[in-house]
Amino acid sequence: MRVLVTGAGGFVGRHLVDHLAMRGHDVVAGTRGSEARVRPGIRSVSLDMLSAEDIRKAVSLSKPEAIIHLAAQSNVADSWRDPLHTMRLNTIASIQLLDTIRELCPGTKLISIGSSEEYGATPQCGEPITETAPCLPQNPYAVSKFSAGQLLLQMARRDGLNVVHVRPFNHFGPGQSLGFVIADFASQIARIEQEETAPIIRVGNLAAKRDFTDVRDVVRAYASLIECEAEPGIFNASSMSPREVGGILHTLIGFSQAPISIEVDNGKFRPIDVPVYVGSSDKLRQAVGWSPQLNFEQSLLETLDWWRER
Ligand code: A2R
Ligand code: GDD
Repeated sequence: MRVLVTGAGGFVGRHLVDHLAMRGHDVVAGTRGSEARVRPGIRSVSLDMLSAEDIRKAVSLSKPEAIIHLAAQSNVADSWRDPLHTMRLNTIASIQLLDTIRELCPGTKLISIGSSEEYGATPQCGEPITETAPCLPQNPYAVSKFSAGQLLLQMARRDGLNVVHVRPFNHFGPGQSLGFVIADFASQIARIEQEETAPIIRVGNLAAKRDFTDVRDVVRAYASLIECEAEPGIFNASSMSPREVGGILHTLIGFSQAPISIEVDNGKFRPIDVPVYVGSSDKLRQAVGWSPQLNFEQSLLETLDWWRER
């Protein structure tokens, strides 16, 4: 299948392009000047999602049968610093993309990547959240993804377009940027081991519980949604196991011989932080036969090793 991936140079994008190419798809990488980060041999198109002209050109040049739309302002903490940019990129540009699909290639399937953050303070908080749970988003990023998902699905129903909106729960793995919890912890441990910094790791809210999946399992879920005839609608992608952030920190520190102490940094706390997210991915599992395959502790170790090698 010919697949356009937006945000192809990002953390998930690079893993997704590798996986789609390995599955034999004809991948076109939409990038904003980060094509060097995508594996060699992959065709790329220049794509700034804030430019309607760029979106139009990228879609008409690549003629995709499916688009997996990853490009976003993906950081919750940054969304508090710039809510306007977060809404423009995550919400408005997604509408622009679907408008372009309607005009140029209405048969193209759009996989829109949302977030578990959309659920926010849902009454199902603390139990595996299903796709039908009410959403009460608690930060600008969450609002931007919820609005995008709702608008895309409404427009798709009105115009007979094919949209699947995925809500991935937290994901991690080799290649993730700083600013996400496991990357933040693993990078600090690697720097301490290399004696580049004092043996103190600075952390935020360790009491939060999140549902983590290795990015390589997450991209398999995205690929399976284009390969199988999944019905339009919303799908969670999750491990269904909540893990305390503090427990993850201790596991990572346990992989190291360095004597590391922990310092809580109030600057790393969020204005509002949902205490626990755990998702039900039964719908996805039944629709496409997906389930996470990788062992969590092994993935943590591989992530730490990736930082050690940098
Ligand atoms: O920074 P770049 O040049 O690699 O591009 C990033 C891209 N991006 C944009 N693409 C087109 N037009 C823009 N104006 C624009 N601004 C940013 O989005 C990058 O390739 C991608 C985001 O990558 P990451 O921040 O590494 O996010 P990640 O973890 O790959 O997340 C993928 C999706 C996002 O929709 C998240 O909200 C969701 O999964 O969790
Ligand atoms: N980033 C970070 N750094 N978070 C920390 C730290 C730290 O040093 N210490 C504790 N935390 C806590 C945060 O307060 C939050 O409760 C939890 O760890 C996870 O934070 P992030 O890794 O930043 O993830 P997120 O849940 O805010 O957002 C990520 O997951 C979403 C899916 O649920 C992002 O990848 C989003 O793009 C994605 O949609």
